[in-house]
Amino acid sequence: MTTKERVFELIKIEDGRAISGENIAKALGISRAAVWKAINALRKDGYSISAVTNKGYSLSGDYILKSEIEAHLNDKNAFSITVLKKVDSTNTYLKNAAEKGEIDGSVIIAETQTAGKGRLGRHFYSEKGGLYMSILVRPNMPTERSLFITTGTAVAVSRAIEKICEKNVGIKWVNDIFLNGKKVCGILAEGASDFETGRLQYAVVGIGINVTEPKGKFNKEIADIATAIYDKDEPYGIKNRLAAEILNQFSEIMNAPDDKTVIDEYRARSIIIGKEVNIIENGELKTVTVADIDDTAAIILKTDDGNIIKKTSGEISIKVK
Ligand code: BT5
Repeated sequence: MTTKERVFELIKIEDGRAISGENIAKALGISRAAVWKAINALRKDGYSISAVTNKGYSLSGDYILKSEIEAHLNDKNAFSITVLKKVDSTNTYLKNAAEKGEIDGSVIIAETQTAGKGRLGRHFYSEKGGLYMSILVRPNMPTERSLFITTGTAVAVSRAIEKICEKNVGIKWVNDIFLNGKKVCGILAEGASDFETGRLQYAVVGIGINVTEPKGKFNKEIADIATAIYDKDEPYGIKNRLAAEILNQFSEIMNAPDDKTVIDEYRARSIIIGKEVNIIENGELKTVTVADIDDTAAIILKTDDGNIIKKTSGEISIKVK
């Protein structure tokens, strides 16, 4: 371990409480100047370490650490995790790796993304304060079942936010998680299928969660529609616990004996069933009522003139009113 890593370990053990430079120096048998240098290097790496006179150094809650995520995993062998400070897009990164043969269960987590992707070429704002992760899976499933990966992930993320952050969230068909009427998380599943067998070769499922509001507030394009789990000062180490719980729940769902229980939970967590919403189809805006979501995750809508229509996620977008 380098001096920097040893200093970090000591500060981390304090669980958010302060430890003096003198005590760090004594514990590690190094000079105060070496402690100071290590702290600066850690700050350069992006860790937020505050220094309070007469108290010492303390780590604020917003760091992501592979070892801490692993410590909260139910099955440590199920995932191989890489944490990056910054990346263009965790999905793009992992898709490239998948094409080169990367194995099932690889996970990329980043603190920020410079080119976070939403569906249909849309941008996903990925400032510091969020949790941006992608999971590579190689499930042996027919391509037409692949939407199950998005719906299953939405259920997994909802369960994890509720369990770890104790906030009630709901699912907005098809890939958004909402908190208090605003979007707190988006999911993007991408993949490749084998034309000859009609089976999925791999899927990369990306999850972007606004854990704390960005320091400079949300970009004005999303200011009215986005929210974060915490306004400011998230609990210490929460992103690590949340990431681990998402992976735990994801495993459970992917290994579930049937899709029915998952889609039933997806429906139960829906915030739009029975509600009037606006839909955008081929650029045209219409108001309809959501009657149901069927077992294939298609949406059943009731139009103004009483007609019942069924749509898939590729055909329409929904705006909550
Ligand atoms: C999504 O698309 O919401 C999928 C987002 C997936 C992001 C993750 S992060 C890790 C992984 N790596 C990636 O590059 N992507 C995945 P969609 O349903 O198309 O929604 C995009 C729309 O959400 C935008 O057009 C904005 O209106 C809104 N939006 C953008 N950034 C947001 C944010 N941080 N919070 C809430 N809403 C946002």
